[in-house]
Amino acid sequence: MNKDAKIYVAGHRGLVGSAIVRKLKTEGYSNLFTYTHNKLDLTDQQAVDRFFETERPEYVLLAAAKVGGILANSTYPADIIRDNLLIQTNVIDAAYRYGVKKLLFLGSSCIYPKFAPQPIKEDYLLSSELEPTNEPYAVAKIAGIKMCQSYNRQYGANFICVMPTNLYGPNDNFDLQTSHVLPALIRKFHEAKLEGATQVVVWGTGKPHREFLHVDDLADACLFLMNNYDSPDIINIGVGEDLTIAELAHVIKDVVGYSGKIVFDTAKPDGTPRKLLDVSKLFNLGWTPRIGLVDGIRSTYEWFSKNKI
Ligand code: GFB
Repeated sequence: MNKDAKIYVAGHRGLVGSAIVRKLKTEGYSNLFTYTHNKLDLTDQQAVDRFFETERPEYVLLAAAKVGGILANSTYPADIIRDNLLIQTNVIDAAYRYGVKKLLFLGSSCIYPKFAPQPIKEDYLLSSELEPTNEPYAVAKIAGIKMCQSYNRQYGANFICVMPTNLYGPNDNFDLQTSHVLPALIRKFHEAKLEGATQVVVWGTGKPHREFLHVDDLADACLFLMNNYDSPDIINIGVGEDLTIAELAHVIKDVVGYSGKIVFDTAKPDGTPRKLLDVSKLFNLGWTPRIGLVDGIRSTYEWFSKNKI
């Protein structure tokens, strides 16, 4: 991408989109389009069409999505499958019809089977059944992948699909009902410290493993792939190592400086037991992450303290 190319980042207010915008600006990309939800509703096909017809972006990074943690996925499954299917269908189709040179579609590690062999290679997609707690989300994301690949095959488009592992960082959702585990635990330990609470409740058994990637590393990988990857095959983005939820809770407890107890609420679901991505394909292209988990949690906690409380 040239530095003056017209680039549209869909979902620029979210965790991923805001990190991509920060990265593009830092790297000197100056012709960025961002539209708030009020100005452009991506679930509205006509509005999306009008936007592409008028603005004619050359490149699209599709980071707009309806997302949430394990509880949000079971509370709002209809909203999640509907909004994601609408947003991605409208944007991908308009990108093709208005001649976008390249589009990047963001998937998720939850597209892979619940009991996929670990670490998870890109080839394991659709090899066995999905994790039920986020199946509607995963099915929507898989539809997005198949749509990009079909447009590449039938129309010669250049739409790439990246599969990030669990993400965290500034602009994450810290709401305890709808967030993912890492921001939820930052809030829980922080509030417990302020209130002098004797214990913090962590959902599930604490035994599932998760891999965490700082969103600034994700944005760096997305830009790298926009400039260096043109294959229709999906590609994983992660760090290549994971830890248990119990271990994560201890790291966050230390970063926040909370001295009480951790208890596990085993009435809450664990979700998939493990989803460690095989990142050899990406690493072999020459990209590696830079932000370690403890440093990343520390800076995210600083951001949370400044912005959310
Ligand atoms: O991050 P999370 O909500 O989603 O939960 P998934 C990860 C693990 O952390 C689960 C446990 O085992 C949760 O039970 N956990 C412990 C907590 N305490 C908490 C808490 O306070 N809040 C939350 N949210 N979890 C997501 C999918 O799956 O992965 C999304 O729901 C998306 O669709 C994302 O794909 C990448 O990692 O299980």
